[in-house]
Amino acid sequence: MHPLPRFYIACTASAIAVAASLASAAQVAPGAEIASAVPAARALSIDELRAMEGSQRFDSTRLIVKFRSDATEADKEQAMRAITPTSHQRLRGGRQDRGLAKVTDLSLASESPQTRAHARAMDRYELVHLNRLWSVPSAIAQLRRNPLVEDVQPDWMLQLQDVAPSNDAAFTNLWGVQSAATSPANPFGTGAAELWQQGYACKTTQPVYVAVLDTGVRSTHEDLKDNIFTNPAEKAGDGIDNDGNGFIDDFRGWNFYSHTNNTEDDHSHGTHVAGTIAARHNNGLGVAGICGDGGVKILPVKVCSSGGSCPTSAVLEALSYVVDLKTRRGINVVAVNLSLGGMSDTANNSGIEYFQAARDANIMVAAAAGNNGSNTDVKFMWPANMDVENIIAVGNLKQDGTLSSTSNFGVTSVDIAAPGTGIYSTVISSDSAYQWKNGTSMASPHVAGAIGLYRVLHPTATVQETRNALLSSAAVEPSLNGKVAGSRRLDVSHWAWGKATSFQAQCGISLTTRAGLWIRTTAYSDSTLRTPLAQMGTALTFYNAQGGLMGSYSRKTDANGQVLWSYSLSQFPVGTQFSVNVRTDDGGSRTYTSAELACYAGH
Ligand SMILES: [Ca+2]
Ligand SMILES: [Ca+2]
Ligand SMILES: [Ca+2]
Repeated sequence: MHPLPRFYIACTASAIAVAASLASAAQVAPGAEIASAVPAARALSIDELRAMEGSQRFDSTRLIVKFRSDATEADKEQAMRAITPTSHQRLRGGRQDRGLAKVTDLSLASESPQTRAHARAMDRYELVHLNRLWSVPSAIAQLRRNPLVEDVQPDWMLQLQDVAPSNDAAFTNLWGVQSAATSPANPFGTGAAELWQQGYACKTTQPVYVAVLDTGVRSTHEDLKDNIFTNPAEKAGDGIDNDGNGFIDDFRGWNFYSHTNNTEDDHSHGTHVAGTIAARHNNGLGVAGICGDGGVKILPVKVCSSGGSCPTSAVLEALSYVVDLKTRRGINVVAVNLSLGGMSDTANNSGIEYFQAARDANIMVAAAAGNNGSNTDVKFMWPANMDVENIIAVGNLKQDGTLSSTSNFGVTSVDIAAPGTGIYSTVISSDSAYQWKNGTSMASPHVAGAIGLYRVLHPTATVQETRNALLSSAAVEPSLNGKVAGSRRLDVSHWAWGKATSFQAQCGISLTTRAGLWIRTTAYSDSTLRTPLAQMGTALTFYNAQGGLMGSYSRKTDANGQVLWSYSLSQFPVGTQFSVNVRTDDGGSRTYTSAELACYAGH
């Protein structure tokens, strides 16, 4: 039993199921709990499609055709002749289809056979622009007769997954990053601010990128401008495709809705999402994203109209663009945020190859679970519920720790809940504008930001490791029983303690004054992962030269925001030699050098 969906996206609902191909889903998704939990897909009849014409549920001028793998280029041309479209092109990255010279592919040799297989799979999809004599249903009817056509569907319009903004004065700004240990506190926030409170800054010498496939991003916003992607291999405004990826002047991402390089936001949804991920932290302005210290940069990819409609074809093409940036252009995209989707009565795995290609490029996907208030173990939300390991379906958590009644739910289909109600972030009305929004659209970017944070901490983590970390570190909320897998809600508050080791270091300090004593560590918990030691430490104790216990620690933050370990002076008489033992989470051990563990006396 669940309440009638309040935000049921009728327009994309049962319709999208046309595209579903459960047979192929079962092949590509071992363990397919989701696929097995929903009824088999049913192709919509032509009459049903005709009944939807003019409803804005799909684009009336386009189709997406998927050919069988054994269809040749000649077969495809032959199939197309039956409907003589004005044009048709592969639904992939745009390299072949915008009148550009085919570029030399610089890195095919280094691609795995699997990556090439996904590229071939994507090449089976064609976006077909109909001539005016053919309606979408009649062209689908015609193409369904061709045995080499595996699937043909309208270009369904997906919807953003935000709901009406709330200006309830009781909302505490940024509860989504708080924890029980922050001030102000919210025990159901993600705890990112707890890391900041411990002195952790989410930054790295090699930023990671989170692609926001949305309405665009206001790149001049005061709290975003420092953390927006710019393509290092593309010169802006010269009319030349400098990096040879098929997109001229894609200096700041690409617009797959209107096929231009203008990724500025004309709606606000995408800018709000971007702020939750990476609004600038500690700049004295506005808000702060989950990773806002520069470690994560936003890659704006516009796939939606100013009215918030997002063609499936634009989403798929954008995914192939992002995968290409990662695999061939060296842009370290670690996550895609998709705060959009469409719900159907039956499973829909159309375009699953694009998500698999992202997975194999080590890119995670945070996706809105949807705002229909529905059980998606029964119904199906695209793309959140597709069974690919890199997709995390995110439900909308309220600040009282319960799931919003508008959020879709399901113990197999919703992976985790994250703050999604009363979320304050950047919007487009000016460069200093902020606003509250609600919805799984706002929950998803908390997860996308957390993925970015995790990959800053663990640059070499795989999709499976990232997924495991995200889900296994989640807090368990009894109120989410029966609604979210594992009753999980996002909790990053301990992440910077990850991979901690136990070690002993000889500081060898002799106190010569009673001015004070601080121990500052420049050591890292792991020589590869570079987690600052200051962020871990479950216990730190001092021993005298005879091994006697001298005391244990408290913390202090210095003027530069660095965490210092501080001690009561009375425990350390002048001339005392001592050693330090830090005991941390996982019971490992490593000896640190004195250079790594810098001990000094001072205020
Ligand atoms: Ca380019
Ligand atoms: Ca250029
Ligand atoms: Ca800020």
